[in-house]
Amino acid sequence: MTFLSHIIKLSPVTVFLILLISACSGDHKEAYVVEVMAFDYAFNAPQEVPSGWITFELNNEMAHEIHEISIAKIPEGISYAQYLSEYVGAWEILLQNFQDGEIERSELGERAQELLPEWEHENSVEYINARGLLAAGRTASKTIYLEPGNYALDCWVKNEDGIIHISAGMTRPLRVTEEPANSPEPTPEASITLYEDDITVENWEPQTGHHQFAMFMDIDEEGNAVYNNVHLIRVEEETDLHEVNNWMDWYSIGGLRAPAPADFLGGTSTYDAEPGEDATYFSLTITEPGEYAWIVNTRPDNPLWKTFSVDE
Ligand SMILES: [Cu+2]
Repeated sequence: MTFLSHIIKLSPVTVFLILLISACSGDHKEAYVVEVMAFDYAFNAPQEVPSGWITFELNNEMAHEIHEISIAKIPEGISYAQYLSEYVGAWEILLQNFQDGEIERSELGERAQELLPEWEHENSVEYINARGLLAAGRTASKTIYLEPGNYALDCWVKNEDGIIHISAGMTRPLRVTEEPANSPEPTPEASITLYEDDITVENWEPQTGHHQFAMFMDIDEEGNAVYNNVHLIRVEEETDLHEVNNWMDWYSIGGLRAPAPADFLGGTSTYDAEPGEDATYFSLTITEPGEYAWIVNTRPDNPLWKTFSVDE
């Protein structure tokens, strides 16, 4: 303050008043953070949030299993109860038939069309963001832009019996109101870009602590994102990265089914970001030194990860 008052020739009292006024003027916007507590199997979360940039902090410290947050927008005119019974219910039957060997993986799409409700074909459930797989005992966040409307906050991970956590109780209705959150778009320095055959990380030093990232997606020849997701895992001696990649595929029989083959620290999977342009934001905490890997859920024949060390 002495330095500032010297430069612009103001008394320290005047400088103090200027600082006080600027602090109260509302220019300094803060993130709107919603804490989501995970249990096996339930979420504790608010049922209403304002619209705009909302940070969902998933706290998995009370749970004993891996969990995630998926956010889906329910079409207008469809209730949350209908979404659960008719939409999630259809996927539940489909998954059960698949796990029981009654249908092949290649038949999933066709069978889904038969099982999903009529309304889904005209005005479909819109996925906004998913995953951010998080091991028990950990906490991680995702910051997502939400328009007003009715949403569902779900966990699509499966338990040991192959039952979706949603069906066991990990689902909540979420109303996004017209009221603006007035929270800023995040501005992390660290960025991760997903390419067809590489994951690049810029402006980031691997170390213990809390880290915020902006994820970008490269586009293929048709203008689609090459990949839409990334996660951070610990790599231990017994970790098989091919196995982790296969496990991250929900559509495989053992996919996203407990127990997880690695310790997941968080990440994100976007469905609404513009490939090649928009950033998707997430943050996580590295609690100990060791070997780690950024890993993308890809086709089994084209796995993609990048390992690195976090020193003492
Ligand atoms: Cu779960």
